[in-house]
Amino acid sequence: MLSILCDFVTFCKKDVIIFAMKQPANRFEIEKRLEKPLKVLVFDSLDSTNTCAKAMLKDGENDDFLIVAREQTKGRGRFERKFYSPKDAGVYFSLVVTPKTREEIAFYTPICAIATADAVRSVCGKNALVKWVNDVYVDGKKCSGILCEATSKNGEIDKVVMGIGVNLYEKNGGFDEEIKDKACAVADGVENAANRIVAAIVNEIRELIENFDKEYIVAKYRRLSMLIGKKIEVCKEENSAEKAIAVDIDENCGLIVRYGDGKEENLRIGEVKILC
Ligand code: BT5
Repeated sequence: MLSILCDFVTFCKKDVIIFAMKQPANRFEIEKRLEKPLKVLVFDSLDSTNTCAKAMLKDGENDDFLIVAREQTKGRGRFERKFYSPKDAGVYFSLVVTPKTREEIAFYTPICAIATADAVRSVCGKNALVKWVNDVYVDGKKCSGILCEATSKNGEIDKVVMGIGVNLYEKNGGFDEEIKDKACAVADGVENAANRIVAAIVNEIRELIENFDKEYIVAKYRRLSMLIGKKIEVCKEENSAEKAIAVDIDENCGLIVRYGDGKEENLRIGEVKILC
C-alpha cells in the first residue's frame, strides 16, 4: 500500500515538475512579471498575433496591448513567408506600441532584436546574437524572428505592431522540413520559459522606447550583431544575390557591406545570407 502511495506521489511530482518546466503562456504568469501595467491577452490558438492585433486596432482598440498565442495557424514572416508556430513549441506574440516620434520607428526592429537576444541570454543562458535585420540566432541557427508592422490613421503612423516568435522546444517529430537545418530551440530544461521570455522581452522593449537613446541602441545592436566580418550574400530581389563582406553597423542600424569591387553600401532593409 505504502509503495503504491509512494509511486503515486513520485508520479505526481514528476508531472508537476514537467508542468512547471514547460508551463504554457498564461496571462497571470506574464502580468505578474511586467514592470509596468499592460493589457495582456492570451489565446490557445490564433491565425497570427500580428493579424489579430491589427484587426483589434481597426475595430477601435486605442490602448497599447500585448497579445500572445500558444500556437499560430498562419504565422507570418516578412514578404508573407511562413513562420512555423506549433503549439507550445514556441511562444508567439505581438506588442502594440504608440510611437512618440517618427524617428524612433526606424529603430523598432533593432529594439525588438536586442530585447529578444537579451531575454534568450538571461532566461535560457544561451549566447544569442542578432542577424541583421530581424532574426535572433544561437549557435548559427535561428531561434526567433521579428515582424514589425505599422498602422496609420489620417495618413500618419499611429501604432506599431511588434510581432515576435521564439522557438522554445523542438516539437514532437522535430522541426518542419523547410527549417530543420536552420532553426533551433532555446528553452530545454528552462523553467517556465514562455512566460519569463515574453515578460523579459516586453519589459526591455518598453524601457528602450521610453528612454529612447539612439546611440545606446546602435551600440548595443552592433555589439550583438553576428554578421560583422562575415562573408555574406546580399539578396535585393528574388533570385538575385551578390557576394559581399559585412563591414559594420551604421548609425541607423543599417548594415554596411563591401562588394567584391570594393564598393560599399549601407543597407537599410533587405535580406542577407551568411556564407561562412
Ligand atoms: C521572420 O520573417 O522571421 C519574422 C517572423 C515573425 C513571427 C512573429 S510570431 C508573432 C507574430 N505573428 C506573426 O504572424 N508573425 C509574428 P523572415 O525573416 O521573413 O523569415 C521567415 C523565414 O524564416 C521562413 O521563410 C523560414 O525559412 C524561416 N522560419 C520559419 N519559421 C521558423 C521558425 N519557427 N524558426 C526558425 N526559422 C523559421
